[in-house]
Amino acid sequence: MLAKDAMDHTNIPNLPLPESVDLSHADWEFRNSVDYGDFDNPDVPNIDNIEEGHRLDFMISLTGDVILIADGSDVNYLDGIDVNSVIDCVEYHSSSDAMKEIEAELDRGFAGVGIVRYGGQSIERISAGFDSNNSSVDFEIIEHPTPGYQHE
Ligand SMILES: [Ca+2]
Ligand SMILES: [Ca+2]
Ligand SMILES: [Ca+2]
Ligand SMILES: [Ca+2]
Repeated sequence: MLAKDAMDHTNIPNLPLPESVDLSHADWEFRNSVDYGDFDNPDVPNIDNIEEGHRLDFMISLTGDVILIADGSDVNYLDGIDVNSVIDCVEYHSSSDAMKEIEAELDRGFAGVGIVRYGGQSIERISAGFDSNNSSVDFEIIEHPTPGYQHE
């Protein structure tokens, strides 16, 4: 489990959100070491940002974005990521009419079509290990996230 901030979001001082999720036991957390306000859970190892000059925490869009995991063998991300180094890639968007941003060989579809901003929903792979590289069929929307558990 990768957390933006590995904290218990149900119990934040002055902002308790009981409908949220406890990410304090995440495996990793994103932390930008030049974002001095970024939370750092000492028990959870950090993933730092390699983009020079980027001073903000990891953030993905609520309506559409690409999440790509690569093996790190392509060390120059500025000219794009070598497709052969990609472990997996998911493009999601709330609208099926959106323009594709990632090559079809990495993801032919969109996860999350119809997802509602701030609806508390989650995009989840339907079956662990099933990956057709078409996120329209590999993923579905569920009503609440279940961090640490795979879909049943
Ligand atoms: Ca963070
Ligand atoms: Ca940490
Ligand atoms: Ca490259
Ligand atoms: Ca895939």
